[in-house]
Amino acid sequence: MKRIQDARLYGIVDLGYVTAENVEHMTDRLCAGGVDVLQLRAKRMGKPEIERLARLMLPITRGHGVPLVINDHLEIAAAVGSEGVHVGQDDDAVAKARAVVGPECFVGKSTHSLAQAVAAQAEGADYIGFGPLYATGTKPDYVPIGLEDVAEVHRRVALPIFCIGGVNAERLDEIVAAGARRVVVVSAFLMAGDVEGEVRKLRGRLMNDE
Ligand code: 3NM
Repeated sequence: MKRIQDARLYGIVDLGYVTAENVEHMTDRLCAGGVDVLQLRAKRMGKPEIERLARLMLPITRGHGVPLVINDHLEIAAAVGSEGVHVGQDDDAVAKARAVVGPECFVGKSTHSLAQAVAAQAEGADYIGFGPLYATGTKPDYVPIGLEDVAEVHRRVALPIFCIGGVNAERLDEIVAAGARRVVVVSAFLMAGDVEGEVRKLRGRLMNDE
C-alpha cells in the first residue's frame, strides 16, 4: 500500500462529475494512470449510498495499492475501514476524527490560507489540502488564493501539502515553479476523454523534478 507521506498525485472520485454507475470504472482508470491516493467525495448523496460506493471502490484501490480517503464522513470511514478520512474547515476537528476512525486511518484537512495551514498542523493533521489555487467549478463558492503563498506554506508546514483547485496539465509547470510538490486534480481527470492517459501525462510532468 502506498503511503500518504510519499504521495505526490491525489485524485478524487467526485460524484458531481461521475455517476454512481461509473464509480468503479473511474476508480480503476485513475488508479491505472498512477494516482497515489484517491478520495471519494459525494456532497449531495445519502450516507448509505456513499458507504455502498466506498465498498465498491475499496477492492479496486487496494488492488492497485492506493489508499482510499473518505471525504467528510467519519463513521463511513470507520465502518468500511478506509485508509484515510478528510475533513474540511467546517467539519469535525482532527482529534474528533481520529477518535472515530482509530489510529490506523490517516486524517487530512482542507486549508484555505497560511493561518489555517499552520493551525491544521498544530491540530495534528496527517496532511493538508491547500487552495483553491484557481477558481474552480468543483468548489464554485470559494475565492481562489493564487500561488503567492505556496512557497511560504511549504516553509511553515512540515506535513505533506497537496495544492488543489483548478490544477491541470497546462498549469502544472507554474504551480510547481511556485513551490508545489504535490497536487490534487479533480475535474481535469474526471472530464478527460482518456482518463488513464491524462493521469499518466500529468504524473510524468509532476515527477520531472526528481
Ligand atoms: N477542495 P478541481 S478546491 C474539492 O481548496 C476541492 O479545499 C478545494 O477540483 C479546496 O481540480 C476543490 O476540479 C476542487 O478544481 C478541486
